[in-house]
Amino acid sequence: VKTIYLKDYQAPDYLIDETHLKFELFENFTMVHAELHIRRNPDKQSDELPELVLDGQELELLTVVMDNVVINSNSYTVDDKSLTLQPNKNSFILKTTVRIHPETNTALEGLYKSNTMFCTQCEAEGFRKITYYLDRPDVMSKFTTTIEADQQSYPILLSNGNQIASGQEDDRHWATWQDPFKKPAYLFALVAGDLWCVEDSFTTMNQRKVDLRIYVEPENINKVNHAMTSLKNSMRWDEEVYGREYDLDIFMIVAVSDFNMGAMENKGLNIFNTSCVLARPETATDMAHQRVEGVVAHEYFHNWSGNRVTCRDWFQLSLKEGFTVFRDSEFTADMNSRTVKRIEDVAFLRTHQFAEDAGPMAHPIRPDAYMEISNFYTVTIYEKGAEIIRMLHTLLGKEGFRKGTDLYFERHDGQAVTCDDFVKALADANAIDLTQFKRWYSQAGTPQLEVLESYDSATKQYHLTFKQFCPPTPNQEEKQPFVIPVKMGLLNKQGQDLPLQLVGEGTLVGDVILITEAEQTFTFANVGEKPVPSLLRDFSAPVKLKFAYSKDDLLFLMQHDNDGFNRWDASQRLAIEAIQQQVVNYQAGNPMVLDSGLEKAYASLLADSSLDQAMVAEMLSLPAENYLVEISEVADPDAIHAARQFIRQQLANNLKGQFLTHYQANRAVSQQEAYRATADHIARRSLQNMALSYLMLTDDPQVLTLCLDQFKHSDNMTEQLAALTNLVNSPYESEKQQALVDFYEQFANDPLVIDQWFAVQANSQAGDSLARVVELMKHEAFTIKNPNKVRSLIGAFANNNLTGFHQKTGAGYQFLADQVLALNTMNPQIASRLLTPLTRWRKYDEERQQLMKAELERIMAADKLSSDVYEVVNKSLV
Ligand code: B3K
Ligand code: ZN
Repeated sequence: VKTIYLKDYQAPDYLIDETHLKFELFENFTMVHAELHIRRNPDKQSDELPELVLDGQELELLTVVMDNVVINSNSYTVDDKSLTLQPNKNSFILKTTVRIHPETNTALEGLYKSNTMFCTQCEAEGFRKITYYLDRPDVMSKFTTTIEADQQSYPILLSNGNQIASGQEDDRHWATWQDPFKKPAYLFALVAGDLWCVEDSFTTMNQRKVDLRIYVEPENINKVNHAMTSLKNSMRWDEEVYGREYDLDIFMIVAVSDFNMGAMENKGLNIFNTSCVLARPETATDMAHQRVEGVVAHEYFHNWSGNRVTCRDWFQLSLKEGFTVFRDSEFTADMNSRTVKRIEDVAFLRTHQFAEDAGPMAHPIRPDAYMEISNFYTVTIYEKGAEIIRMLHTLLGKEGFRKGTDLYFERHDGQAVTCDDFVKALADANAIDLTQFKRWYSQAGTPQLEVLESYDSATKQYHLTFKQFCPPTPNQEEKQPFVIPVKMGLLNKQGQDLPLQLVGEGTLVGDVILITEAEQTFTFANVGEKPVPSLLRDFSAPVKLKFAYSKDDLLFLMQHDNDGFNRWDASQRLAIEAIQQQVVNYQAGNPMVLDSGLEKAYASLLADSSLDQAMVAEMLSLPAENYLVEISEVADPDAIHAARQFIRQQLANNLKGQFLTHYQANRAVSQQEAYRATADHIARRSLQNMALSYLMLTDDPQVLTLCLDQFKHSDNMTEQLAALTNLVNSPYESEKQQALVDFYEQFANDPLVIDQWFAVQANSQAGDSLARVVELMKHEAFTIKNPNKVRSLIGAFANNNLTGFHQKTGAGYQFLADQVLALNTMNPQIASRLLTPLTRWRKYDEERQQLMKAELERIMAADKLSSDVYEVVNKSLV
């Protein structure tokens, strides 16, 4: 397997101005006829005509014709990755015909079948499995696509752009689509199937009417309203916030059951995993509704950030992904609760991205090298990438940022560009120097920011000293200091923000100070009393902040900080401290105790009716086990689970009355009001379910009755699934078994709900969870060929069932390695994703390390490893 380096980037020797494709779809094979209008790249002059090397994989080449002359096979070379020809003119038309097999394509990349429909996934390098092509994002072409198929089985034929012709011959019919915008091949899409659609329309800011269509398999037709509303909201928002108008007359979404990730932004024809489109109250949780809204927005926003302006090469992936994640998170914040969205995003980043940044796969948001690009669709490229854009937004301010993005879109419309081009547009529009800031693009690792305070009551000066340090990451021993914007406040005894008056060195803009050096002291004047600092408000930079807060400080910030994010963060710090102390007690064999400060804090949160319900629910959630693993020096899964569980149990016992009051009040409203997926309703249900999960720990038969009632008599999946989850993790064995049976029967025809049913069991805290997962893999509803099933059973177990996966026998590791090997040839992308928990072996004790490493070595020794799996295992073992 070869490593590809950013430093080796070369512009293409040839360009493809027009691409004409014809697909003949049959049950046992598909013919692809391509006509490519090729010319030499004028920017790459040389005396001799270079060879033309087209990418192609798993294609059966039948004919090659250049300018109407048949080329015989002596005049070209074909290997398993390419077709090489020697052109004799600067511009020519190349026609090829290949035969491919979508019907046996289990990798779900290129053209494949999902249930009975044909669909495509081309990003990053799937187009080369459809036809010979210059499959790279800096080759942009105008596509015309004809699809021909059996009329009865495939009444709907779709591709990018507008339909310009169609016809019928005997039992076959055809349609021709043309996309007026030049695009790279990774944005190509084709769909053929027996689909129904919901239609709506959107009138753009320039009064153009756009036809909106969401296509699904017939049984799902009643589950697309939420996605349609989300789409229209996204279109409006992008006009209002970024001035971006949609550019075609039609925008289509197609939902498919078999999909390697969430969705894909193909020009004018987005293809979605059903899990990211379908949602209705009875079958999709609040979380699922929010995911649909977020992913619909994300893919729609790509029309500008990704499609109109695309990436020059795949090292620039975060150019479109980081920016688009930032855009969709701001959209969600505007549509729902801004603070809750920020809390969720930061919790996700800290748990998953910080772990990646500290492990063997750590890479900068613009990597310098990769073996398999599919492995780089990571939380670093996406979520950390979005944090980098957020910092630029903070530095430039709302207006400055908009000036920057306006210039970016205007300057680069129709081009394939780099992260440097993006930053330059922002810098130029604001006449500011972002040179040092750009280190965030090239340096991996999570910086630590240590802060020390000192207060001088005589001079009324308050000093904060910041020290930044970024640990080494693969191939990067030393790091240069980052630009770290720290949004902050200084709170007086009453909990009010004191005015910030900086004296001496340093930059303060509004309430943001800029850390630019390895060590730096800021002095604030006229500080009448020793304040409590609120640092990194709104999580203004993706760093690990260390400050020696006392418990009292944290309690104080929890109650008074005017930054909602930091109020939550204070509650988390308090809970982490309490749990970590019990981890130590557990390991030493000492009795565990509940910190009285934490209990008091929770009690006052529950008692204060003036608080935002959404915030209360967030603040009452203890940090997730995975996050507790991430922040451990050496993670002890059993101790972490036991300590966290102990604290939950104690809180439940001691605050039972308050939990019950909240539960009953909120459940009563749920019973009276029809379900709505709005922020206030979601907050209420999350508080209700949070209270229920504490109450179920009290072993009170009356609570069991409440839980069973919620399970049986809810009109929405959010309540029903929460009840099921509580039953599954309860000691009530017969009720648990009955609930699982009933739930399955109720939803056996709805694969997305059955995914939830698998996940709940995979995450079960019962001691036999691994055996249960193994058994469930034989269940009629399970198939390893469907990525959603793999994620909800195998993935959920390995990623979220801490004690089950990390059992000391190593059986969890062995199980996962077996599944990776089974998937390695079938679906390399999914196989490689599944490996993530094993790559984190350095986090654990010596014994577990050996067991995890042994499984990685067993995978390494297997035959025919895909480049996807090979890269991850190889890097993990270095
Ligand atoms: N751009 C796609 C991801 C493609 C992944 C290819 N392995 C979805 C998205 O980020 O919007
Ligand atoms: Zn994206």
